[in-house]
Amino acid sequence: MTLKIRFNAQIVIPIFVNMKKLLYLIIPIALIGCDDGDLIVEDLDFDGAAVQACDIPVDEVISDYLFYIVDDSDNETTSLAINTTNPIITESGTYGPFSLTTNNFEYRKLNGSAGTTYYCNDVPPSSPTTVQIFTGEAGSVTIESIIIEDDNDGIDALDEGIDLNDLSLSLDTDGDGIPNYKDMDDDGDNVFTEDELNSTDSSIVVDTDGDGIPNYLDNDDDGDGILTIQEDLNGDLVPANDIIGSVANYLNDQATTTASPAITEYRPHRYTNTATLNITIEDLTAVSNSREIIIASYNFGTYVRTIIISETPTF
Ligand SMILES: [Ca+2]
Ligand SMILES: [Ca+2]
Ligand SMILES: [Ca+2]
Ligand SMILES: [Ca+2]
Repeated sequence: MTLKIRFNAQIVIPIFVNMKKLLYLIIPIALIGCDDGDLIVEDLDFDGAAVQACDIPVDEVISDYLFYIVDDSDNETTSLAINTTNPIITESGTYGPFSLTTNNFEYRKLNGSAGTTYYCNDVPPSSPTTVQIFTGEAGSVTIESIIIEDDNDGIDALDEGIDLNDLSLSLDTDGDGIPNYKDMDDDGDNVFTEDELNSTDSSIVVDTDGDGIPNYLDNDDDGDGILTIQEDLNGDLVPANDIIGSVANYLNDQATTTASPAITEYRPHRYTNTATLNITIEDLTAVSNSREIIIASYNFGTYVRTIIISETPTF
């Protein structure tokens, strides 16, 4: 038979049970509100609390992940340990199913708040103590990963020639190997894109030499025949601070001195990398002693990690 239990207004979780399992389900529900120290678990719903993870190195591939949620308002936690060599944190895709027979799901009810140091320790903390543990006995974990990289340079990625079907085909104006949507210096002139836009309204095109190419995509901004990157006379990779008169030489077509020796380096670049992992468990069976909860589709939660990638393109 199929039983539907409504845990809250948003979620209806169908539970497939035989009569024996139905009996187990009724016991915990019947005990809600009892003050006998026994089971007080209503459901495993964390109402969208943030999923956290133990240390995931930026530039190292790991195979053991521990995701967890701490809800101190109810003194409860859940955790999910996944062992996989799939690139779940570095490449967009749908990963799994990972079986709970070889990976580990737990729900814990504690006798106090877990705080911020409950997980990710070599030695488990002595307090708070566990009132009850539900352990995942069966289920299939699916991780849907969405990785988004962006230079946050003031131009929307959709206006930077991003190819959403194949990122490797995205526009790369300066040919430095970093496509425009994550290149903070799109024209490779060592003046960052955000510094080549109108400072108060990025929708106002700045085109100093009037050649129809906005400055952030123009590697000779003043059209004097000397590349902007080579108008960096002091060689510090910042053309903006080489000034004769009132404007920088790279914006002054009357200033035509070329750096000597020639500039042969790009400035260091950086962009953000945000990984969003939506984690669900199908056909979750969680067991605590003789009690069992079966959930057809369990939303574990969403883990989000943002890191900054530093990269200096080859000149
Ligand atoms: Ca580029
Ligand atoms: Ca860019
Ligand atoms: Ca430029
Ligand atoms: Ca100039």
